[in-house]
Amino acid sequence: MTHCILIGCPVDEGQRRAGCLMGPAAYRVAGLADTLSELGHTVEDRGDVIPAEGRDQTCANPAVHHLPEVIAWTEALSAVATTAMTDGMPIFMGGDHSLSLGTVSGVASHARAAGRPLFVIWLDAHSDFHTMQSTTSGNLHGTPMAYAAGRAGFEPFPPFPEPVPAENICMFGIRSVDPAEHAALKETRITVNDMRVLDEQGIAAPLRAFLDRVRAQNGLLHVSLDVDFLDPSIAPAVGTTVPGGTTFREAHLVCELLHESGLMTSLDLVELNPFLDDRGRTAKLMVDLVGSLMGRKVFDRPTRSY
Ligand code: HAR
Ligand code: MN
Ligand code: MN
Ligand code: MN
Repeated sequence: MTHCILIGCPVDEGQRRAGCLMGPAAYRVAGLADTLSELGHTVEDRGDVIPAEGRDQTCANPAVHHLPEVIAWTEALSAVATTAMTDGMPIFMGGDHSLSLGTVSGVASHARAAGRPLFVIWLDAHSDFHTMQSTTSGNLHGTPMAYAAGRAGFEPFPPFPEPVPAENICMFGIRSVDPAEHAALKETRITVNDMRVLDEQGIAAPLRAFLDRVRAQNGLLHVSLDVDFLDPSIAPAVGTTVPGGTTFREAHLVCELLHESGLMTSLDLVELNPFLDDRGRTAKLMVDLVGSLMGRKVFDRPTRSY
């Protein structure tokens, strides 16, 4: 039994397609809290975070937009995340992926205080490895993984508390990487399981290999689930659809294995844009996946099978 803390993060400023701010409401309407309590967990909904007014901050790249607002979100969400980590398992209901600038930094502060290493699983079509200098779209939802990894080039942001070592970062579902991200990723030891890896090896083997390392080091594990990890045919409610994503069963299998590992300590649900949804089906699928992440299964497995 887990104490689940729902935190609404109606962030819309990290990209240009308005609507992600309705995400938290959609998760509530789709029954996220009931799904968790039916699985035997306690649930506390802390409502939506309200950021401070953005201060007048700029950076050298003229493409970057809504920088003051995104910095204000980062500060607010970081503080909320650190507090929630001591109380239970936070589930951050987004909101676009720029919210992870704040959630991962708050979780990293907690990990540092707890003296435990932090690991991150990034379930996404995109690597989100831009700095503020390298982004050409200027959309800051394309940057949070770089911030968490401690890349230089985030000067107007608060310094990342304790950068996540590259060896502790594992991406799955990747199929859209910009040239600057590609060049930067090649210089790191981040594990990038692109769709080709999943096609050839399946998703279970590379996931188990990573989870074994988290367990061996008694790590905290933050999972960041971007709607576009899923194939757009099953999850249309996202501004940045990329064909060739994970199937319904691949996604559930990831979630089931994560549950069986017992290792996940915090979760982002990002990029849901309910304005683009088809009668709530994407919101409902995301809630279903959280069900698998939190223990829903058809049969118990006889032995630890993660
Ligand atoms: N790499 C592209 C950019 O920076 C697209 C980023 C899209 N990111 C998300 N989140 N949708 O993963 O603009
Ligand atoms: Mn705006
Ligand atoms: Mn993303
Ligand atoms: Mn994405």
